[in-house]
Amino acid sequence: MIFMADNDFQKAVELINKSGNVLLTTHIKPDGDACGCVVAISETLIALGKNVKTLLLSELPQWYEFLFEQKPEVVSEKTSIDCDLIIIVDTNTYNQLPKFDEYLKRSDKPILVIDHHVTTNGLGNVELIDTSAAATALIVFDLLKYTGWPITTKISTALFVAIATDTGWFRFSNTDSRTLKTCAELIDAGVNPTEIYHDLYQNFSHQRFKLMTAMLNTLELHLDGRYATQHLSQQDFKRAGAEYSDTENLINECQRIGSVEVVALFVELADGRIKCSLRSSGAADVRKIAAKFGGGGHTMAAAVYLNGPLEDAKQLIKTEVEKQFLN
Ligand SMILES: [Mn+2]
Repeated sequence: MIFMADNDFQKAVELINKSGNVLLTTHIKPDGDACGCVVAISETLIALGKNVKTLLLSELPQWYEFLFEQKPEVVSEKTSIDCDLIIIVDTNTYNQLPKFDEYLKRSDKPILVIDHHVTTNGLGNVELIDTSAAATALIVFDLLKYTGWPITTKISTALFVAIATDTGWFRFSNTDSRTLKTCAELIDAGVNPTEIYHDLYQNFSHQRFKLMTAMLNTLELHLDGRYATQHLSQQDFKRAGAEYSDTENLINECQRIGSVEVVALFVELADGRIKCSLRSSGAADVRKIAAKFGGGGHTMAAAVYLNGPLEDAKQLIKTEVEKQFLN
């Protein structure tokens, strides 16, 4: 656990104050924390009179569109990067920043990183890292409180979405008093949790729902029901008419089964690799499992890319889960 000093906030403020053109980005496959932080920071910087360019490294999932006034640019060959400060949120590793990592390595612009992950490449000249924070949005909130920069309804909504999604609507074990106290303050600043719940969780497209039912039909229980696996093939996506981004959070569905302690979702990618996402209720450290094959994440939630075919990938992970259960 790393505790930040006011000194770190001051250094971040100094970087922001002397910048005019800010490039803001986050990890590939942006989740709610990534999107919420990007919106909150961009709104704040615009209010401070800065030019802000938000650059995503893959498509914005449709269910976070309501946070954005206009769709942010997705990186391509045409992307021009002209800035005097780069801000990276919710990651601090090159492999989470494909198509941007090469630029970063060449760039001499100052970099501010705001993140809560343990895995780090130390990308920032100034870093606000707090691995005890349930979401990066909690650090962004602390920065806003430190500076006294206004927290508008739009900003508070973006931060609330970030925190709510990274805590699985306040049911994961990272939900602590700091999380709820911050959310209470965000509600006082204008957030409407009922509307947000609807926008986030009662807003599936028919295609996404079809993808979920396909996934549920692949459920297998292993190791006395303690380990559950599910998978999705390229065919499943085609049949449902769904996108990769439609998989977000679907992994959590089978944690409704009482005996299940560890869950894996294997998704076949277009290039034949398998993306394996892992969730744990605490019985196993899934970050260690992912790290063994070059992945990363948290104790309770991690991910790794594996070679196909699917059955090989499944066997690899099952062996590791079993080892952890035996310990
Ligand atoms: Mn996060």
